[in-house]
Amino acid sequence: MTLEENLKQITDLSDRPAVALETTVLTHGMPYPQNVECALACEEAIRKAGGEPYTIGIIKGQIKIGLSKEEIEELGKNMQAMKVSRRDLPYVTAQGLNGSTTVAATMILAKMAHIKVFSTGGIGGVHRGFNETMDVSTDLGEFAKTDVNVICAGPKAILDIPRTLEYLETAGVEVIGYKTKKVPLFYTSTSNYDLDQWVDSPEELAHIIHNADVLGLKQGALILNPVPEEYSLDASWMDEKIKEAIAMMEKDGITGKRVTPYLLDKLVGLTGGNSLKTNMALIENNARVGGLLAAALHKMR
Ligand code: PSU
Ligand code: MN
Repeated sequence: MTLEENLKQITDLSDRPAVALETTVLTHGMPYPQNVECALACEEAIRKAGGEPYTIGIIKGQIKIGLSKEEIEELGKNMQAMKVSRRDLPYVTAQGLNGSTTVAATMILAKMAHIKVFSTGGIGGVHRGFNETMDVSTDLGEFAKTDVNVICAGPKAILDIPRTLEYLETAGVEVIGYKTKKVPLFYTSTSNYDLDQWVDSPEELAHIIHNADVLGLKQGALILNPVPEEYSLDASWMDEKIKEAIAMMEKDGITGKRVTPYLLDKLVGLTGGNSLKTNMALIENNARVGGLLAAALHKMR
């Protein structure tokens, strides 16, 4: 099938309560079998909340909006997939490869199916040591370009948080706290960073997204949903572990797209598996809120 034929097959989901899910977290963000377990739990959480899940990925060069359970298991088990961000889309489709999509690439593909809501765990951002490495994730620029609204648990503490927030402000990206006035830091449910925008319900989020559409802004909001309290890890303890992981990374000479997967992997070991438990809990919680939001948007139509 040519890419042109592939794109023609993509259904317009604008009249469905659709929620997109990414696949980089499946292949590069978590170990097997927890990754598959988590991906399927997310789909279930979305359905329970009144939404329809569509896990996005690329199988043998073909873009798929809504992977089957078997495809999710296959990708998660064999991990034979290239981590695909915006710049990799032409390559992976032309070469007929398997690709797992990052936040940026998933937004681009979700938009092709007119999906407005996308739930994930963590986004890429401005990395610590940015002055030296210039490591800024493509994810950050994507919010300003593509009108898909992303629910995450906040910028991960492996990032430079203040610079990530400044970047989002400069790019003109709405950052909205869901039931919080402070920026949650992924593994930790709160922080000292104040938010300018917050809401208490999916209906308020749906109204804001509707208004962005009416204004013709053609950009996505970043919705920050804190990890449930019982899974929140101590910020300063986590910070120590992150510093250790970054030191290992520098010693191993890891750069570019390998940075985030490397750090996530090392943290699982350094925290005795605690970071993985928290990661799974927050992803599922974001999927649930994604389902609620998609249902609220659907009702407004
Ligand atoms: N943060 C996580 N888990 C992940 C990722 C980020 O906690 O799996 C993935 C997402 O797919 C995100 C990508 O889009 O890493 C960012 O990679 P980079 O920093 O190379 O842009
Ligand atoms: Mn990077």
